[in-house]
Amino acid sequence: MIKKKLVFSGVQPTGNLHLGNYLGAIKNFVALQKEMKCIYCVVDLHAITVFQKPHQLQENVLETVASFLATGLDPNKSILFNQSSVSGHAELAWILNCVSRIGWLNRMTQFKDKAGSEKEKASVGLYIYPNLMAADILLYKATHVPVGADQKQHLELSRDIAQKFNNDFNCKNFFPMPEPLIPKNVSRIMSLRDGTKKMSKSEDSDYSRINLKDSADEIIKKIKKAKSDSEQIPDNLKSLEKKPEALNLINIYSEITKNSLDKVLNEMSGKEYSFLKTKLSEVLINEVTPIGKEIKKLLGDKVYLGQILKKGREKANIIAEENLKNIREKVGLI
Ligand code: AQP
Repeated sequence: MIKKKLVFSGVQPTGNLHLGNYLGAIKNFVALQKEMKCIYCVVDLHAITVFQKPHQLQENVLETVASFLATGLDPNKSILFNQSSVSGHAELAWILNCVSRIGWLNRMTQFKDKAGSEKEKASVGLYIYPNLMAADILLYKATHVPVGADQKQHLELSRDIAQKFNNDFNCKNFFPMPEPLIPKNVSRIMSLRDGTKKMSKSEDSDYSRINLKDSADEIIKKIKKAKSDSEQIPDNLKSLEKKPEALNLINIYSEITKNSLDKVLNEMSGKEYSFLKTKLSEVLINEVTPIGKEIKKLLGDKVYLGQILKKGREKANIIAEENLKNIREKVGLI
């Protein structure tokens, strides 16, 4: 049987999208819409696993759609919508809560990172977040999921859940095993302040990330302040591996200029990091500020953004309802 390829991925509306979201995931979303049918979702139900101010959440949903459009997602090619508007996500999540195992969830490192030492006070939603992510993907029987490296473990869990569902309900191949599409060099863009932590929307310091809406001045300031190294740029990757902040800057430069890491090191070796920082600011300004301008422009027409979501919801709901009908039948729900 030839599997029909279908891409699904989501982004949380938890604030400004940043360079990590863009290089690690969204750039890939845009490339994939040329090859396959794609469904991209603003995952607002995931966002509320950590408290969100209601009004701010609504604004963030619209801003995430605006960011999708500004980075090149085309609503005529891809389905763009917000998760809570298709109730099948929550329904399937409940069914999968009953398939997934507590032992599996206990291994999820993102819950441990996000809950930290306050585990007892974390929401139940944050704990079962990976089951909802499995539901997002399996609701559409997606075969490919473009994500950053931080989501690899959750995707493996989605595969385990799909496999167990197929076994439990004796329906081999009912859910396809979703495959992660993780970019090779930019799967984990690191914080500009601490090269051992990933760049993240929820990090307190805005200096830790480049936001897609940052102005040229902000980009220059942030890159200037970014941690690097007091020694000169080395000529080989091995020496860089012990300097995560410096490696992160070189890596971002290599990705944006589409030159290999070796080529970048050839060009830069022996120079001070200030040289790299000037060049990096230039290429980032060229890549990021047109996106930021477009996001701001799109946010000026919220009616249009609402229409995009509505159209996407209608299309997504047709696929979701069709699949849910079969899922309910398999489980024995009348
Ligand atoms: N630093 C990163 N490098 C590469 N990829 C990244 N992604 C996130 N951060 C990086 C990828 O972006 C997609 C959308 O992520 P998300 O916003 O849904 O959730 P997240 O991974 O939790 O992102 P943040 O920025 O860290 O948000 P908060 O702070 O709200 O938790 C995903 O594919 C993700 O892998």
